[in-house]
Amino acid sequence: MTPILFYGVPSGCSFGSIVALEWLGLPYRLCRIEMPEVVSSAAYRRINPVGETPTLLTSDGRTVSESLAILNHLLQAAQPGGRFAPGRPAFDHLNQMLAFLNTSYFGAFAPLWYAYETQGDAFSTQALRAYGTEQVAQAHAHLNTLIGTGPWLLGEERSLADAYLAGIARWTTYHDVGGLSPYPALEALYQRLQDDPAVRFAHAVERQEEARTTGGFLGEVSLTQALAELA
Ligand SMILES: N[C@@H](CCC(=O)N[C@@H](CS)C(=O)NCC(=O)O)C(=O)O
Repeated sequence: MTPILFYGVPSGCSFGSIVALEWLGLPYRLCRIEMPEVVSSAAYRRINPVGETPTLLTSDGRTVSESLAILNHLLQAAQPGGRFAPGRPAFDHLNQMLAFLNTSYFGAFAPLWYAYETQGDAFSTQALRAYGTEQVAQAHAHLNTLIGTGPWLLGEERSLADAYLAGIARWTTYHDVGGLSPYPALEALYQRLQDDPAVRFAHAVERQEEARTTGGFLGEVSLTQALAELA
């Protein structure tokens, strides 16, 4: 079967998995999951019991959740024995970067999401926003150092870490926590990613605008259709 990526809107971290699928050229379909309503439903929990996106329904009918696991699954499926094969230095470098993005960077936004999604009093909201803003600034400074002369996160070659970064870094604008200008290497990378056809495609998919694939996108399926295939 053709794999299905369950992606979350609005502004889910699944964005990076869409970009990765496009870059790798694998055939795939998409299933749109509204957050928080559908993602927490009993129907979707059959796909991911944790009630989160992304999840990948693989070509052999298994579900794989967690961005790191999905990105590694896709990479090994598309390029078995390639530069990023397990055991190679590039594999460790990629996973180190993905882990930083998936823990330190992703986690830095947690207080901002909490403040955004809950109706706290003004004092709590201000405290959460101040903490989140500081955490995000620290993560941006670290990323700017890690990029070095880049131009990509891992150096001269683009990797799936850049795909994942594209989905998380846009939250800076979403939460209005200052621009990326104090971090020139990061800002340049972010801007380069905005011009990428796969990133443009992922934005268009999320906004339900006309989306032109440069990869192997084969269309959207509903959750009902996807569940029928799972069965
Ligand atoms: N560790 C997970 C985190 C997944 C996650 O937190 N997904 C969010 C969207 S970015 C979600 O589905 N949230 C459910 C909700 O907002 O109700 C991963 O890296 O895939």
